[in-house]
Amino acid sequence: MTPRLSLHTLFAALVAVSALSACGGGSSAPAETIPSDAGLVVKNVKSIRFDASEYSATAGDIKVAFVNEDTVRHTLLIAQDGVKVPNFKLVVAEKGALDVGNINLAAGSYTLICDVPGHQNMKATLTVS
Ligand SMILES: [Cu+2]
Repeated sequence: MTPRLSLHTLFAALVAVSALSACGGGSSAPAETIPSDAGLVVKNVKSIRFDASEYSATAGDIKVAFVNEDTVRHTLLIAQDGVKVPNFKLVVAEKGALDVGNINLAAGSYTLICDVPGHQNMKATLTVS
């Protein structure tokens, strides 16, 4: 009984320590981790907004960097004529988080969306040309 209990205690302590270190550096400087070849950078800013209402990108393969400078979780989806582009969703869970993904878009007008409940006002236009 006793050894089993201490193993559990040790495990709980390890989990607590790794959770602490994961949070440790999160509060500052996401900027330098944004890939320099990103073709589209979208930031979340206070409160529950994208950092612009209009973005632009070059048609073809686009590397998208999604940065969280807000304090709550956000997602990024891209839609055209109300239809979401399949297999593309970026998620940033907390302040300082960065998610990067690749998407291939033809020239046209798209809408950027965050699908977190209550965030339906997070919309922006993306013009691809
Ligand atoms: Cu959001």
